[in-house]
Amino acid sequence: MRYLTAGESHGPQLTTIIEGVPAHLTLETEDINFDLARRQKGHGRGRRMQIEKDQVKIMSGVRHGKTTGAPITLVVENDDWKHWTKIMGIEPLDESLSEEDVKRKITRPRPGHADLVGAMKFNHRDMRNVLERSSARETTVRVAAGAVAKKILSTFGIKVGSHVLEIGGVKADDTNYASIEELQEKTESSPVRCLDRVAEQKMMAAIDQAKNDGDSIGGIVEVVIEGVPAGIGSYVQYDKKLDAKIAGAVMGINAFKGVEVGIGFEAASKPGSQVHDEILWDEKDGYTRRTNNMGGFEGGMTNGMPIVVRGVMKPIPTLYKPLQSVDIETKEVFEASIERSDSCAVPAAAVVAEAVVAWEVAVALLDKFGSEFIEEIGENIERYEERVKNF
Ligand code: EPS
Repeated sequence: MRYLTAGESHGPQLTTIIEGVPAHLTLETEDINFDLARRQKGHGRGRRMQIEKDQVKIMSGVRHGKTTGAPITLVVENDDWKHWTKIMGIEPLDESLSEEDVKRKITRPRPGHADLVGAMKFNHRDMRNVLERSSARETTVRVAAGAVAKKILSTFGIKVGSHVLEIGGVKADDTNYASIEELQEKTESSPVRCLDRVAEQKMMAAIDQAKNDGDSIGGIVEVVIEGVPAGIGSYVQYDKKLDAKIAGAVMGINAFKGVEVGIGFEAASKPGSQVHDEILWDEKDGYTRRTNNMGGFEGGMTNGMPIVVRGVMKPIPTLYKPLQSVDIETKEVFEASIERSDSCAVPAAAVVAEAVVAWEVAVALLDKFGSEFIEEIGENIERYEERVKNF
């Protein structure tokens, strides 16, 4: 299973084509719209999210509510496009229109964004050609593809959740939850997707403060996936290790600067006896672990325990508060400032992280259990689980 995305932040639409989705998967527009709406929410989002009401159109690969096995095309239109038809026009420039009207050329790179290096690389004198594609708007269709992956996983009883652990230095203390359902329910009712109600208030205050200061703040998100059979991914080659693929997918989210699996960096300071998870066996559950410090992975393979992955998002580089930069036309120093931005998009990033991690797990699941049609995959999983339980 694979997908590509296309589309610009202020262009007509965002598109993804997903190939390799098994036939007979129940898939409706609502399954995808649910996650699109979740990605749009969160305390700290800017004015753009009031313009957009992201809704997917399924343009191929689904018939009467079921996938056919053919490529699935998903489209999300940009409502903001109507304000940008001249600036983002596809036709050659109309000479009778003024430069200001048509181009709104960008020659002043924002520190921390893709603007400068992207422009150098593709030789664009107008950095709009870079920022339109490097914008996190593109994560909309990654979430759409992830929603399809989540649908595959849920068909086999695999559940996905996420929560925010930290925003702008405010850490969640109480991060306990009894089940993925409880995690989903509690985070859905939190404006910052945080389980700790005390920290939630402090996080919101920190976001408001950053907004007032014309600044931005980042944070840490955690994704949890439960019910994945042991033995997905492989130890035999570096590029078959599923934890490595997940790490790459999380780092591929705009503005992410680091990833941890399980206790992650904490493992550096603990002896092995306190790090590794003791192995247990009983008739009902087969092999389990006493703890889950490894975050569901041993040797690049799932071990049947919940997958736990964290990612850190840097503060968004588009700032109201100016930072020094250089105009590429004049080479003059200027102070970069902008018209609109999100002061914090960490809650939204948790939804994106869910999508990209779920995608990698679904791909690895199909690699192991077959990929043509849902019933066959289900039978293969059932047979395998019975075998490894009594291994
Ligand atoms: C973004 C800038 C803002 C964000 C955008 C990402 O958009 P605009 O420049 O139109 O104000 O709102 O995020 C989204 C549009 C989105 O859907 O998440 C950027 O520069 O990356």
